[in-house]
Amino acid sequence: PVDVLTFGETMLAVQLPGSLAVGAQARTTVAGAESNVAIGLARLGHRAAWAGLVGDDEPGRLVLRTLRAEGVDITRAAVRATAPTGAMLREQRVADLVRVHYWRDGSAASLLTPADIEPALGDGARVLHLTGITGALGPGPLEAVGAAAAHAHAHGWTVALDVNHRQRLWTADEAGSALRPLLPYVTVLIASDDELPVVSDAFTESADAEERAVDALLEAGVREVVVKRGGEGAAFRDRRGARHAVAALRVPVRDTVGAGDAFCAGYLSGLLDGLPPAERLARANTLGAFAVASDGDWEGLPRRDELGLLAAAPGTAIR
Ligand code: ADP
Ligand code: KDG
Repeated sequence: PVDVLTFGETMLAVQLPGSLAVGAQARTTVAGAESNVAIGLARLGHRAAWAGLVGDDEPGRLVLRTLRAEGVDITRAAVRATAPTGAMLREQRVADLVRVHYWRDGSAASLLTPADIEPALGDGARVLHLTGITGALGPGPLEAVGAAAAHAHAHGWTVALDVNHRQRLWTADEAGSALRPLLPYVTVLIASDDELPVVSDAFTESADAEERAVDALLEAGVREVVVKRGGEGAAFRDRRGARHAVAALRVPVRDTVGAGDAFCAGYLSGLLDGLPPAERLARANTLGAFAVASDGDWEGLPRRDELGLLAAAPGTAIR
């Protein structure tokens, strides 16, 4: 069995350094929250499998080639000839503002059903990684997420759920109704502080809002809750009452998209290596920092021997 199994939608990603409407030059790559996590884990030497559907088309071939090249196990990925691979376009509209466009309605990934991931579940894994994005793709993918969570829980795997709310795909209410029933299966819930209200009612504008939201998640059955706080780092609480907060690394911000996925890969890597919670957070922050300090969702993520690289003084040339 692999260390981590994940599945979801990976798309052709067209990246523009400027505005589409004036014809900016494109770079083509692939993007998808779940495969970003798989690549981050594979770079650190973990065995990560991605099981998803792509179309029988050039974008689909780019997705599979990229994941294969990154050492992600795609033996359970499949090609669906009846629908296209999804696509997204990312415009760096002005220096600090990115605009994303999706072409994913009716994509191959949106046709995923529980039957498609059964073989991958049968192979086994130590950790199942799920994100809220997959459930937003349609009823079949949402059912697949539920079936996978139930299977993993029943077989004693660690189940990690990253809320990853995408308001372009569904409302917070829809996401909440879909994701809350999964909480009893979830070992590790990962969310940005602003995503907590999606999965927890206890969040209000009061001073201890986050505290109560996390209380509610732990009561709902989650074993540990990890809250991402952007440039401020991240916090951890578990059902046994442990709590930790670890500051983010100070790095120049190049491109924040993908930071959450990188963070998640770092956290799961620490979990697989048996690190205690504060060190898991530190590794998660390190991967998040690599993602924000480099262009692309996953291109700049570190290999294991590069984990200490960001400790170098700014402007260092390694020779
Ligand atoms: P998301 O990308 O899911 O919205 P965040 O913005 O909270 O998530 O970022 C995820 C993680 O990436 C943070 O917890 C932190 O580890 C890292 N990170 C984000 N922004 C910065 C930053 N400006 N400097 C350093 N690390 C960052
Ligand atoms: O987390 C980065 C993702 O936003 C990106 O890779 C594309 O999966 C994606 C999505 O649905 O936004």
